[in-house]
Amino acid sequence: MSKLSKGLARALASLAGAASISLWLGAAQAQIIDGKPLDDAAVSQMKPGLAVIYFSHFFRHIDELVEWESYKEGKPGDPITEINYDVGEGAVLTSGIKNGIGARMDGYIFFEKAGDYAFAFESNDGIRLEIDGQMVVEDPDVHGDRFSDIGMILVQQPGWYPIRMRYFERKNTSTLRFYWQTPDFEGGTMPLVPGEVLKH
Ligand SMILES: [Ca+2]
Repeated sequence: MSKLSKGLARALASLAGAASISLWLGAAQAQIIDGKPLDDAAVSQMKPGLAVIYFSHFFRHIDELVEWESYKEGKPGDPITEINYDVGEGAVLTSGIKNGIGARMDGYIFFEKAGDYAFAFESNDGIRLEIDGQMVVEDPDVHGDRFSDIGMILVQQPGWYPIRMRYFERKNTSTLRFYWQTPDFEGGTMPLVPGEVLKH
């Protein structure tokens, strides 16, 4: 994505009445999700929210967290359900830790229908989202509260698909909000991704 369109996506995402996002999305490149969704037997075994592993370090970039994971074990935390955190200087996600923490969240996300889905974050600090093994959207470095670009996917078959999210908070305040737009979206602000579509 060019610098100009990146700026445009941010500006649109931050508009309160963001009906204009729909216009923008028509021009964005969707990644095609053409893997097989999870089978029914596996779905019946799943628990609410995303599983999470925490890594204690003052990260500066998501790539650094990925590298850290390759030789550190990390510490599991309570699952992450609705991703709607604006905690100021408080504890990050379910870690109980306020600063210098990275999180890798894994599980499945439910797409009720085939069609176009869009995703965006409000984050402080870095975030990266992968769905079915494909990188969809990221804002991977140290920054204050801001909106990410919008990432789009085209789901060919409804069902549950693997989702992986990496996030870190370096210091001071932290924020993480996860928004989407489903094929039924009728305009307005992008809603939060509801907790019930995330399992592990
Ligand atoms: Ca911060």
